[in-house]
Amino acid sequence: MNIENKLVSTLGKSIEQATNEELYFSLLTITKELSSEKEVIKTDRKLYYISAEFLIGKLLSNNLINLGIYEEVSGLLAHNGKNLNDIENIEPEPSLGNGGLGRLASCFLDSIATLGLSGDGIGLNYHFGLFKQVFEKHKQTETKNTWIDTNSWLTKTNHTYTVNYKDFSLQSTLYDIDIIGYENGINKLHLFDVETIDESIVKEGIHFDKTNIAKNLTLFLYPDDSDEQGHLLRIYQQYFMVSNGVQYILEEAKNKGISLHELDKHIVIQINDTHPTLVIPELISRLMMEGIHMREAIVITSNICAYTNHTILAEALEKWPLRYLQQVVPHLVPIIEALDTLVYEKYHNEHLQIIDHSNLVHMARIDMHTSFSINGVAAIHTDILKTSELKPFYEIYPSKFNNKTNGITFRRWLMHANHELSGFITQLIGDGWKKNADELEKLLLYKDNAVVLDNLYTIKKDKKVQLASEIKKLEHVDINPESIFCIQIKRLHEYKRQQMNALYIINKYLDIKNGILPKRPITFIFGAKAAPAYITAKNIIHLLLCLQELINNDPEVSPYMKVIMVENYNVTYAEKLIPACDISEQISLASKEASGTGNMKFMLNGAITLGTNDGANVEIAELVGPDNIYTFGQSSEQVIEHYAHHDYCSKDYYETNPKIKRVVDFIIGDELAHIGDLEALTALFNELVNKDWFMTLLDLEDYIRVKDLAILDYEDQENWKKKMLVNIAKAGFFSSDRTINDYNQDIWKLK
Ligand code: 26Q
Repeated sequence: MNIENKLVSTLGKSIEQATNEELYFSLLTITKELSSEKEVIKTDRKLYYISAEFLIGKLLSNNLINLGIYEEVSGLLAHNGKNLNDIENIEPEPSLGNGGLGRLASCFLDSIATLGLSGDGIGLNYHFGLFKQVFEKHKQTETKNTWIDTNSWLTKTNHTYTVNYKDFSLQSTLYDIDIIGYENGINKLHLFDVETIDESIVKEGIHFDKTNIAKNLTLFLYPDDSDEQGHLLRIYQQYFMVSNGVQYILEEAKNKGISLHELDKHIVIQINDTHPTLVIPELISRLMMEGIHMREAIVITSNICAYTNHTILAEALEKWPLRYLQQVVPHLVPIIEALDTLVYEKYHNEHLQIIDHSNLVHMARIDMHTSFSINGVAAIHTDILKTSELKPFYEIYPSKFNNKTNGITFRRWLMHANHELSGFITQLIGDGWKKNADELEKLLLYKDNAVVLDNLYTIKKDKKVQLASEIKKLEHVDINPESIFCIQIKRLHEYKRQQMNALYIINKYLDIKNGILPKRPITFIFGAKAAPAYITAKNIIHLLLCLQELINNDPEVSPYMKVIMVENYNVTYAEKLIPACDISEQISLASKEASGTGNMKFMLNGAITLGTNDGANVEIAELVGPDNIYTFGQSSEQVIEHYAHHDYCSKDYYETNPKIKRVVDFIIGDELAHIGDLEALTALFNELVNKDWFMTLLDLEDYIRVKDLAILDYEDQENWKKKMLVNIAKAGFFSSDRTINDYNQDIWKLK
């Protein structure tokens, strides 16, 4: 098909005369048409990846790349005086995820289709997604993120199912999004919605009547975790997702003529953390409705389901009071109780019980007992699951446990986000790396090639200039592209320790005030959303925004350092920030970050990691070697010991170390009190001095030492460029194509 003709006929005018908005919607229509002509992928078995989150990001560019027509379209537009980047700006970004887990699910869908594996996503169609972050008076506020237009990537299907709750039923509508494999066929992302949804009940910010389930069910992703109504709504959402999912799966199986007794030969369901766990009792229940005996239904279900764990934070492991389930899905309760009884009869061990003494239902335990695979998402994470967090389960099910180190799709995170670097790599080693990421290692041949190294550096510089102009446009702050860019972008959580980075910044500020100047200016960039009810996280954002105000407006200091917390950090922002980064901040408390995937994206784009020995940082360090990464802080073993012995006391560090006291006191000092809310800052101060559950002060000195070293090393430009090259060359392991291949070999066995 001739794209130019198609575009002109869809537009009804010439490309030159069309607005960017008209061009966007025409390209959307054409892309959907082209993907609908692609073959739906078929393999021996089919995977269903069920997840409460799919953080898909904008789709136009990615789809054009995967269809193999990106160059043609961008050339055509340029020829007519248009710019594809400007057209992309029209596309709204859906926020159908919180962070890592949701973005991982989307990278996986890309790789599953690219590898020609038959695998669909199953999730929910949240109308306003997570939320849009707006800063007011140096604080986060939330508002709805509208993304669904009459013309969007969603395609309404004819599928509709009835979902039964205790006192009422809801009817679903199914919307599909095509997942286009890179130079391959398509799979589908199925997003279920409720017919009776009513967007107009959202009043101010993200507030709405939480009791009206028929109207509110799919308005927001995990709206509010602070009260019972919020918890119940989440269970209503989770059940809606899994019941529709199971009905869809069974309908598809029947249409293919599959006997339900043999369902496990034909399909596999990957459960993305515990949020879709009710899929297990729902599948058992529906198999029983088809006349299969409970015992057999449990066996079939166990052979179909596989569970991925993404966290070891106790508070994130879902435990629902049994009475909530009785209130929402009473028909599943006897099945959950039956599963619990089987465990009791076999083991007589309370740590293994699904329902504990307080009548809390441990969702992960349903998954572990009733699945054939349990995986962690990085080597160290899986080890911790086996040896500590899930030890009793590892003891009874050793062969179920396996590791699948996370990965990222290079189509989005290199080919799309960094055309310059992607093109340069192809110039050097050909384009085999696009389908076989290990080929990036060929770059090592150029480790001592000054011209190549200079080019790498120039590309980095270009991306920094582009980011600077973007930040000027969006945040109204001037940053210096000659400065060194330290970037920390991820959800705001105490264990990720943005507060430790803030303390480093305070230290640098005070040094500069005292005449100790850095050799080169430093730009500290943050992006993070805090859960609306997570007070300490919001206080950390407040601290960062106050520091931004203080430092950027101090003429004595701002020539040497700047702080920017970007507003509404999302996938689109990440695509601009990551290619421009020099130092990638991965500073979680060791043992707490299951994997991290931002760390991989930065590495792939030639940033050097400054990190703890946590999550996938450990594997990055092994791959690049100690010369090409900066590690600091206590090991996961040491941290786990501290928790076991309750022997970490932050106040001791605060009181005995004057360097630490100086920076922590600054939080409640006059400078910030003039700008911010002293009550919030004091709460944060108290949190750090009296609690500091994630041991910020324990690692602070080492962090300052190693970060100063990294910043100094940056001045040895020849060596720094080599570090960049080694990081890019060794990133191949973190392609989600590798991860998905591993899932397929060990768990799914789709072909
Ligand atoms: C649970 C119960 C109640 C309310 C909310 C939740 C909840 C919601 C979202 C718990 C966890 C999440 C999201 C977790 C997540 O994103 N985990 C990240 O997963 C990535 C992909 O594996 C890892 O790289 C990150 O290390 C991990 O933090």
